[in-house]
Amino acid sequence: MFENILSLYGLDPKTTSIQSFGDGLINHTWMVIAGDKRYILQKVNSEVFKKPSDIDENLSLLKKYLSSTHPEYLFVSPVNTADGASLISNESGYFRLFPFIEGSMSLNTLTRIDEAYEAARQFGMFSKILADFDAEQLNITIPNFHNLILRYDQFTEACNQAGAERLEKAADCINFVSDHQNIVNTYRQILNNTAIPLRVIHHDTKISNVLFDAYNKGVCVIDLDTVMPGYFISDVGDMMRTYLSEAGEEETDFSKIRIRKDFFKAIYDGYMSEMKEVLTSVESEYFTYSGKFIIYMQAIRFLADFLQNDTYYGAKYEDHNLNRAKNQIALLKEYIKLEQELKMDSLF
Ligand code: ADP
Ligand code: GN1
Ligand code: MG
Repeated sequence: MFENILSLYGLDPKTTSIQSFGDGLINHTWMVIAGDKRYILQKVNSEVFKKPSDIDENLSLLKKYLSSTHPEYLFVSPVNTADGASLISNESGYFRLFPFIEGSMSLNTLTRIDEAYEAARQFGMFSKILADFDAEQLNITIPNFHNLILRYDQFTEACNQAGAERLEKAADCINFVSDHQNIVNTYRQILNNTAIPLRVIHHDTKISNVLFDAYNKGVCVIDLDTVMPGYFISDVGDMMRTYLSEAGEEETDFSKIRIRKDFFKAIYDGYMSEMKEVLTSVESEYFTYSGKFIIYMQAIRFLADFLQNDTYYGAKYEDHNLNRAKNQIALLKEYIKLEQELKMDSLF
């Protein structure tokens, strides 16, 4: 399979090595080493991204815009084949090749506050430099991706269709989700509030989607498939979901899930160092809500997937998605406990 792909890029399959890379749940990623050049090869998951060409068009639109407005910005876009294609397809699916950003590395867990600040600054910078770009020009690569109302409806549907055994195992989680529908109501207010604009939003701000240099400074953001029009709460919220607790979403000892308050402040300071002048005062009022919004939505998504027999995220062991949902609920409980204190931290 790889031979044909490599040839399209003028790479000699005999002298090129390919290894699986990264820990994403959706796409397949490989590191490609061809002499002294390194690349990242990716197969787009076309079950999730129904029209991979939509992603490709978005990347090329943003590349064009940024190369004229912010030529100094490192926007990681695909390499072209000898025929000038930035996305290729064959009987195995859709593929693209990125240049490996030399001297960079990504993190899977976050231990340092300055790295949380840097990551948040990078995501803030991304939305800031695109603040004057008309977000509605972008294709919607996953419809309703962060639409909490729809996610809640999908969860209800999953409950209605689930088998008895999974329903019983998930009963406590289902009750928790249903008892916290006020989080969906607040999202409804946001949708109806014209002071909260659609912006160019990354929608997957986990720490492994930021590249760092050897001095722990952020270099750029990557994994741009879900860049679409959205609300800032998506990006800030996913940082809170994935940076605040040292124990990540795969942890099954839920007692290890704790909120690091100083990391909240670092996310706030890093994001606001770029977005302070861009966010409206009404948006800023929802800064703390964004954590609840995304953690709750991720709990719902894992739980719905468990109830639907793990068709979206897959499962490496029995009850994997149920445990992921329990993990996110534990995180949300910790977050809600500290919410008022965190709110104070986002005022100064
Ligand atoms: P996934 O959808 O699997 O999360 P990513 O695009 O995030 O895919 O890539 C997975 C990992 O590969 C990243 O976390 C990062 O470590 C590395 N990576 C991806 N693109 C590049 C790049 N252009 N340069 C350097 N490393 C990269
Ligand atoms: C998926 O592809 P990856 O692993 O970066 C998912 C995110 C979830 C995340 C949970 C397209 O992201 O929305 O937050 O898993 N991406 C998609 O780990 O569904
Ligand atoms: Mg990624």
